[in-house]
Amino acid sequence: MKTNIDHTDPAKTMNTTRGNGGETHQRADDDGKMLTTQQGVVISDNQNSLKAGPRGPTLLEDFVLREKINHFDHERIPERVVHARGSAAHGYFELTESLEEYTTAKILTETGKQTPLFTRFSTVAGSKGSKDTPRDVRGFSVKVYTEEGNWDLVGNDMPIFFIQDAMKFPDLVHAVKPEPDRGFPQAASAHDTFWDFVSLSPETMHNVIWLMSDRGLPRSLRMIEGFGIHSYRLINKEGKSTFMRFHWKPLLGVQSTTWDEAVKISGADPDYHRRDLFEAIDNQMYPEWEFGVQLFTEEQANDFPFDHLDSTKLIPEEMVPVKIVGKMVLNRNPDNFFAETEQVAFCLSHVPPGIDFSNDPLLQGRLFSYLDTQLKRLGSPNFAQIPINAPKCPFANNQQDGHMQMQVPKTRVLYEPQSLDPTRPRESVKKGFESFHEKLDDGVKGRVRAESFADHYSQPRMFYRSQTTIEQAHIASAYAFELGKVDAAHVRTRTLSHLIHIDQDLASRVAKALGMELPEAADPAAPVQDMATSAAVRTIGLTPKSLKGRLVGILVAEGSKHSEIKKFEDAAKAEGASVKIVAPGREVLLDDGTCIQSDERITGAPSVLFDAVVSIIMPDQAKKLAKDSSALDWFTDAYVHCKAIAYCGATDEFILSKLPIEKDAFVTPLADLDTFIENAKSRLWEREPKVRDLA
Ligand code: HDD
Repeated sequence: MKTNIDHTDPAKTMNTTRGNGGETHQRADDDGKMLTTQQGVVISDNQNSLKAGPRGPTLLEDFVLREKINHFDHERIPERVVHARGSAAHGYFELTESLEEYTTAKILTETGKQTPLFTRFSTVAGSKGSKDTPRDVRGFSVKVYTEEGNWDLVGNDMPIFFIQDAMKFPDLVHAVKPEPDRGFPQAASAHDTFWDFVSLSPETMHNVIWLMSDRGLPRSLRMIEGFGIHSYRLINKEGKSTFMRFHWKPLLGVQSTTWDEAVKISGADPDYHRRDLFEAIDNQMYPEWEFGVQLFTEEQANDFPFDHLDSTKLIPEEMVPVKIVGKMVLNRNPDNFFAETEQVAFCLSHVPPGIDFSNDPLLQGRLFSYLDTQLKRLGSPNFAQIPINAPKCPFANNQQDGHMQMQVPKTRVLYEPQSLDPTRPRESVKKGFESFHEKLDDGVKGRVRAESFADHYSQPRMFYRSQTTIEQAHIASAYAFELGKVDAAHVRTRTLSHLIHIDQDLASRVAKALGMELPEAADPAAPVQDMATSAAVRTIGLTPKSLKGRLVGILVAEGSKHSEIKKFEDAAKAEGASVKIVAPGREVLLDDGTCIQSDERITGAPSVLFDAVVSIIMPDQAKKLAKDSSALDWFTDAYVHCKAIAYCGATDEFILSKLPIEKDAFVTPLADLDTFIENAKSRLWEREPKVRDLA
């Protein structure tokens, strides 16, 4: 029997043909075409292979089958060696204030113009299929298609890095990735090899304390900051250089989850961040970041109490303020995950004229690594021709051939100098990229580390002392958790010997939680300084008092009051929140006879997925839910994660009263709608010590 799709019905016709040229080529629209092979031969039957008789055997001659399977077999490309798991979106950059005084780069001098860009966020340690919410640094890469060539801003959500010299990068990555003999743990730093490396490399202390802080557990990719980390150079018309560190500041503020929440989210929705970004853009709630720069001269840099060429040092915003000069808006989801998010290739070396590099040894090593890795990952020096990577300005050169060459140069002349073809591209002294004419000291060649890089504790100390009490407790608890997973006692001890320099109290809290004695402090290579604290490095307090970007979950069941549900839904939405209806099933009959579709079943939507929760249920349903662990966890978790809860009488009588939930200021009856809405904008952190034994 032959089963065939009806090709006369366009709704049932699946096609894979591609359009030609420009935007249509990039965003292939296959509607209404016929299914063909790669060579354009129309396929008559896409369900059955070619056989000698109905029961086989299958014939080798079947080129349709062979081509289909062959292409499928080659679908995977090597995942990124780090930052493998990512989520991305299209958007635009707009300059609001010109930096003409500092640079010739048009992207930083022409205000009011929208320049297209593509931004990819990522975790670092986990592989492509790993969860979204491990404790990890987040990558923040932006490819701006400027009219003077692509500018790739490849940063992280933390303003510093683990190491000072690119020479150590493979070691750092091998230490944090799954241990090579056993292949675990996946997407986790809580294991012996990571802490072994860390405790033997005190330069990691600063990034590690950021990782142990709430910054390691972002609530949403829309709520992370981005940092270029290194100092770059801006070069102006006169050839003068000014150092620049760039920043992305999210309009939704910086927000994080608790550790317990992150662990539970990873089970409930491993795609939590990817889904959140996709849904926000799909619902036209476009995430936005301000673009800011810290600008400083060589002379100013000489007065910093640290070396700005050292990537483990941030420049406190109180020392050099962040000047906001532009914005980024993400307003379009990728059409195809592989073609865009996976194939996008960022290289730090992609900068337009007017922007240049500093001598930061980590940056210098990165300038080599990114191009090299794209050649391996994408398999050809022609990766720049892939639509997501191609500049949107004219480009022309004499490079030729190579795997997957998409261009067909029509000339005899692919070399320079030449006198045969006057139409061929020429270099331009006036417009071309020119490196800063830096005067170099006569140095002595050697594998050395600058003395000015030797202080590894002052900035982590500043970071710890800048935190609120609850954030300090989170940091101490995170160290205790991670070191608690380390079996090698000497590694735990050695780590404690460094923490003493950061803060004695931190070290004591971690030691106590681990049941260990405090060891002797490690030998510091340089005196530890007491720097002024900085509010900008906190997490709590950097969130605007708003419901924008937040998600409220409303639990309903059969017979729930429709008018009450609507009241809460409208009030939350009016403040910019999204709302999801959670119920025992996907269809719910309400008190007024309306049957609504819920967004989620309660078993699939634990309260960790929401920022605040509401319960509107009738007594008979409350009695039923009181016997269901997913419903009990719904309330208990919302409570222990310090969230706002609005409850009805039946919820109180049959559920809350049976649980260890205190009626504090954030647990309010339905009648206090306004209080709930205000509470939902933040968390009641004071509740946390009552529900968790923090270090
Ligand atoms: Fe890196 C990817 C960020 C140091 C080598 N890195 C990668 C990505 C981000 C960063 C966000 C993902 C890009 C994407 O979305 O495709 N890396 C950083 C930051 C660093 C840093 C902020 C320090 C300031 N990286 C660093 C060093 C080296 C690399 C020192 C090597 C010497 N990074 C790579 C890489 C990756 C990469 C191997 C893997 C995939 C890729 O490049 O495209 O080349």
